[in-house]
Amino acid sequence: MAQRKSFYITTAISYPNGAPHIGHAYEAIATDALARFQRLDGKDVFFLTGTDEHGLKMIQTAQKEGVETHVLASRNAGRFRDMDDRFGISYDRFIRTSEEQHHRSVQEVWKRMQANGDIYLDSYAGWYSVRDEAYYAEDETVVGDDQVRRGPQGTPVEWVEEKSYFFKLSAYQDKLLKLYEDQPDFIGPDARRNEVISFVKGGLKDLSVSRTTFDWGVKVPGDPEHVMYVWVDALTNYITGVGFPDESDANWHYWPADVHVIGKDIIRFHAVYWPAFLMSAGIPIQKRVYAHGFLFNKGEKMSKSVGNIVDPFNLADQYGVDQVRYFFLREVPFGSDGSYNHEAIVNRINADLANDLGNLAQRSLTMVAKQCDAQVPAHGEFSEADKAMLAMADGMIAQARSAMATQQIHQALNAVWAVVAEANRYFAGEAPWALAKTDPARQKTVLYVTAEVLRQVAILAQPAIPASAAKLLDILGVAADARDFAALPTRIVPGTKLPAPAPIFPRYVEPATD
Ligand code: ME8
Repeated sequence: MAQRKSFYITTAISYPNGAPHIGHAYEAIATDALARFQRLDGKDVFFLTGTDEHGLKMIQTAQKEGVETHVLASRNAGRFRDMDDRFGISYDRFIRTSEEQHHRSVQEVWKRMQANGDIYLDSYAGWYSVRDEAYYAEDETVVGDDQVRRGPQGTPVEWVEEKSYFFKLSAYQDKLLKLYEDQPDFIGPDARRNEVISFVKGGLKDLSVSRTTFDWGVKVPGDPEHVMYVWVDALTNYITGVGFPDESDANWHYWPADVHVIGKDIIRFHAVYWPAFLMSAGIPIQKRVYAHGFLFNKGEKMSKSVGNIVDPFNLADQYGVDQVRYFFLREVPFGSDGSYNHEAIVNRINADLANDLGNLAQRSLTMVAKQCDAQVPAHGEFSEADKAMLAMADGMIAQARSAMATQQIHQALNAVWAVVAEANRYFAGEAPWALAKTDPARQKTVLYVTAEVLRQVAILAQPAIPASAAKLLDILGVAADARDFAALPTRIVPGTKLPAPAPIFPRYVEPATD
């Protein structure tokens, strides 16, 4: 058998300085949908996620809470993992940057960058944002009405002056610009690509890559007074996750990653610093970085002070896991910012899932159960309407493949739900309930076509709503080994015994208030 093509996909690793919020869940869900899609499409997928446990932000939060930093990290890393498990995130490895292997990995990258002549000792004097864990040039900061100086993301910056190792980022300006030119799909979406190119064209300064005022982090090889800058450490997780520094590891063949999925606020680290570090260390660079947008609660930025941070566990309890997954993936064009509120979520659940897909499955399969001996009916000759319906369903996979290749998850779902909408029109137009008496053979053909369309829809809906799609495939009598994309052209088999059609997508009903 030919070797399967590999596909390596990652999320950002989150700071476990607090509990996961809906932004974290969103990134995990979207990356999971992309990973599941490629798996169903026959690829050998490796999906990495995890937690970024070093840095000043972690130290300061731990101090505020009166706990040791490693205790805070372990407690919250567990909650991130629980969130992934709650949302059915199909990761292959959950990495924690406090792992011993990761320390060795980062030190090896450092040694290679040093051997390449890109690391030197000097002293740093400049602005640092603890919240972004980022250094900013003076002209990137502004002093607001509140007299607080802030960086480009709006977070406060503080003056830092200390002895530090530097990475010769300035030496990589031309190489990076060439990379963006030679590989136009290295950064997506386009708006982010343009932003990165203009940042790099503006000139790159050498980067401070160590600190001496704390010791929570990865020690600089040969100079343990220094702890590495958290982003050198964090970005390296993507290679640690597949075995580095052991290049004989069974998973190392997955590198370079096919896509790093991240939020738009950390594009600079992934599209500028990371490829520069890799070039310096002589390691192949990732193929692509894709930045999604930010989620806003009723249009407002989530913040602890506004008190509108939404707990993803509560959303899952209130609406259901697949319902939440579907809502965010369908509602928010992947790459753009998105707003969410209760009404919008309920509307999607009730319209798209309960009515359009759920009711169609219920009505058609109940008819099959009652009037076709509970087995997939045999079809007669197909009418023009049947052929058009089947052709539209057959066309979904090509649309979904091309959308998913550029992370346009919403477009893949649009293609699937366009077929669901058409199937509803087809079903209403053919009125198979009326055909039971007048033309039973024709009724069987209509029910066959409907079942076949539902089968393809369910197969293609799996990346977004895995548990519900599995239930739908169960009631369509589709065998467990016939649920991947290779099975799409096979057609549902007449005579297959079907179980009773249990309802799959409950309507959302407002809880009683008294
Ligand atoms: O940035 N909407 O960690 P993090 C959508 N440790 N996405 C959001 C979001 C929101 N409201 N808020 C955050 C870090 N995110 C680093 C990453 S990777 C080597 C190191 C996204 O916990 C954010 O853009 O602050 C990022 O991709 C991820 O959640 C983790 O954010």
